[in-house]
Amino acid sequence: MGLLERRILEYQIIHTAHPYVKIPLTAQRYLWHGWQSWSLACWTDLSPLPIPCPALLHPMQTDPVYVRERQPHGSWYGAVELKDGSIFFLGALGLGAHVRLDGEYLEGLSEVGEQDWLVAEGEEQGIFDVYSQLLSDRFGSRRRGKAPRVWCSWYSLYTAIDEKIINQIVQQLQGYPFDVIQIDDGWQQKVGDWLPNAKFPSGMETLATVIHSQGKKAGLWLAPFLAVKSARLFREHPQWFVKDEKGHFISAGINWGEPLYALDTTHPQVLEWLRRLMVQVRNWGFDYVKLDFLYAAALPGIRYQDIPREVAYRQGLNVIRQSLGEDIFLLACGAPIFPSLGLCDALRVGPDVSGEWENTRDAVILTNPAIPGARNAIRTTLHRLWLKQIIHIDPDVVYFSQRGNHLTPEQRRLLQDLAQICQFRATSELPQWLNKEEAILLKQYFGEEADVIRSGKYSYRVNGREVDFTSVIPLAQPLTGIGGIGRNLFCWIANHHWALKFIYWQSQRSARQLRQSLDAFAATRSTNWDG
Ligand code: 9PG
Repeated sequence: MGLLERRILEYQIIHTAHPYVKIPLTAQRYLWHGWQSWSLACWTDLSPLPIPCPALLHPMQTDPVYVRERQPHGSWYGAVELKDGSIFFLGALGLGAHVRLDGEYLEGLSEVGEQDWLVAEGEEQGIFDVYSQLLSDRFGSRRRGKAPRVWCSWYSLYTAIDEKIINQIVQQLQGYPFDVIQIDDGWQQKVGDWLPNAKFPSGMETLATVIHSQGKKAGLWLAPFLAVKSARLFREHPQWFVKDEKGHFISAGINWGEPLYALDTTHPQVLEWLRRLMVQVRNWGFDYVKLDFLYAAALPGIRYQDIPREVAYRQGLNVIRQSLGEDIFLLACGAPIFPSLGLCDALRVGPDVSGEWENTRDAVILTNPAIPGARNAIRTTLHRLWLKQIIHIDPDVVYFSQRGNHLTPEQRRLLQDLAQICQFRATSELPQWLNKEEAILLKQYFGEEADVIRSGKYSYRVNGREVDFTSVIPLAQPLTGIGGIGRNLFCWIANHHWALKFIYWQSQRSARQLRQSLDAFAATRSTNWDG
């Protein structure tokens, strides 16, 4: 039987707080499904995956409640592949759910009490067709029209953005088929203090006007559920942040060289603050927002109102959606998947790409598939393609240039093809990095949509060309013996604040160097850069 022919599919919906269903045949593989955009989603064999390092980043990369679970497991749903190639599936139709493999059983756990679950057996695609329909009935679907084609500042400039260079790029992108020019991290005073910093002296409204004057929509990045420790927001309103049972602030991870704290979206003053923030972004003139690090509002902890954490998250996101209005395009990133459905227009469905395919330190030593890297991004995105039926899915950016990344032409091609399959195309390429041929290819790519047919579990025909992602999927083998001891030592070192601060300092230094080289490059060109 052909892979994509529908097998007879059996399914039922059960209502319980604790489903425990017998797997009918011997299980061979397990479908992990990570909690938020960056967390791993992948079919693996039945051996447990190593716990990713460093643990200090767990709140930022996985669901910290289940990260130490030893059996195969995942958020909201789980499935096993049976001997005959069919799938046995258990998946919640609501929030706060987790599934794990317990010997010959799939076990469901619910943080919200009794709820509906889909139990199904059959061919994978058929099951996800049913599941996505049931989810869209319950959460709603905002998949409307085509996803916009986005130019995003992050993957070329990182935090080295300022008004001058953005204005230059906006001019240079004239004639490029983008719908949105999106300003990423680097414009704000602090994460938590959402006013422009000294690099944007003319203000955000002016920036949005400049983008509009070139016929493009203006996009802006924010992380509204988070604050760094040094933010005024955190200092002035400590009572707005989620705590643990002992009264300590819960960690939302570490980034920007600082500890991160999570806003309590059940607190009425926080909801009011979120409302004002979104109205401000709207009044500045932005038409598109990339809201990032959203997981923070769904981390476990004590809140003002005693409601399940994913319900608390949805309350916050709901206020955001209402304050933005229906017409602003909302891309959710670093976002818990199910609680975001029906409220945002698009969802990042994998970790960040980055100009590197796979980093040995991250894949083999830290065994962390949530860290930025093209291979990590492709692997997880491929396992979440089914969500496309209910929401636009963002696989992150594609590259065309040989400059500014370490990818081979084949690797760049895989990213480009994946984005065509997702029907969500974005890039960060600087026009001045592209040679003539690359610029033509990029314009062609964004100018036309591809014809895509699925031809196998991990293969597609894209404009008649066979694209096979099978070799991308396997996870690195964990180190054993002396290598394993070395790994543990390295993980121990990496799990210190100063180690993460050092990595941050390095990234800041390379952003500064990048910026200097861009300025030097601009100075050698005859183009009027300030024009
Ligand atoms: C801006 C970036 C970009 C990017 C987002 C997000 O796990 N991590 O350590 C981790 C750090 C940063 C990150 C993702 C994961 O990137 O996905 O597109 O907007 O923030 O800071």
